[in-house]
Amino acid sequence: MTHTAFITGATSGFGRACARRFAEAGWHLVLSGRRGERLKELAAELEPHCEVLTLTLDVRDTAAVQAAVAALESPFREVHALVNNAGLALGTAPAQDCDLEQWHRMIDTNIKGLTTVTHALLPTLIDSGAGSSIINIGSVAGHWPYPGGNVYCGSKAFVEQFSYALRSDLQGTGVRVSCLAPGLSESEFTLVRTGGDQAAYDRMYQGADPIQPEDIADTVFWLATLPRHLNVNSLEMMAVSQSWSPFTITRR
Ligand code: NDP
Ligand code: 8X3
Repeated sequence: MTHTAFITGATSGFGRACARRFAEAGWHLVLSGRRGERLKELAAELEPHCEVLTLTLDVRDTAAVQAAVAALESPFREVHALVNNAGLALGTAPAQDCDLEQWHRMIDTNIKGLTTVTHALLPTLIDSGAGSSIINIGSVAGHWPYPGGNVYCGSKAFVEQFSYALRSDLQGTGVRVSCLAPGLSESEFTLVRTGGDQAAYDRMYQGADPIQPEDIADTVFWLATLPRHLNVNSLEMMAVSQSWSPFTITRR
């Protein structure tokens, strides 16, 4: 039987690499994101390997997400893996200097968007039965706070805890839930976060051998294809070059 993966944020970075990884294994794909042109280009690249449906969709648009999911037809209706990947960070300023609109955009995308897509697809994932997977992309930012992380860190902590709680509710359905929490990874994420600052992008990754989108895609695919009696609840991964700093102390 051919399986179907529904991937959000497939126009770039992790999502696009996941699409390529699942296509390589012959899975059918539902690929979503706001940049329809990029989705079309990716579909053209992957269609020799599998069937692809593209959905030009903003995960913040609840009605559009629900309508798109309700309109899915076979073989895209039987979803076996949901990769909840669409997300973003905006800004690196301390909380007291942040723009409230940017905070709300992160909450609307990383929390509300992810829950909207999950809610819409739960019935089909449950119908697909044992071995189906929800793979939520969290972040080390959801485990470890850092200066300038503020709402982004909070939004990814939500993803982690939501993943655990979802597992509890799905007990007995056979549907698996994993939260994958990567650290420093090279993608357009840093350009989005810095408002397109190429110099900041170069500084971030130079000499750091960051995680690559293909590393994430291999891990997501592994999670989705584990023997059906196994559930990885949470998986944090970092580049070897990244680890922790000591606590800082301000002295009188
Ligand atoms: P990219 O910026 O390369 O990709 C982000 C993807 O999310 C794009 O495809 C974008 O598509 C999509 N997206 C953003 N907002 C929306 C929206 N409102 N509706 C639909 N799609 C949206 O970044 P990454 O691939 O690195 O990030 C993917 C996920 O991984 C994110 O959740 C991010 O927080 C997380 N992450 C990233 C890390 C990193 O260091 N890069 C590390 C840990 C986690 P489009 O713009 O076309 O809508
Ligand atoms: C992205 C990783 O460390 O920039 O989620 O927050 S980090």
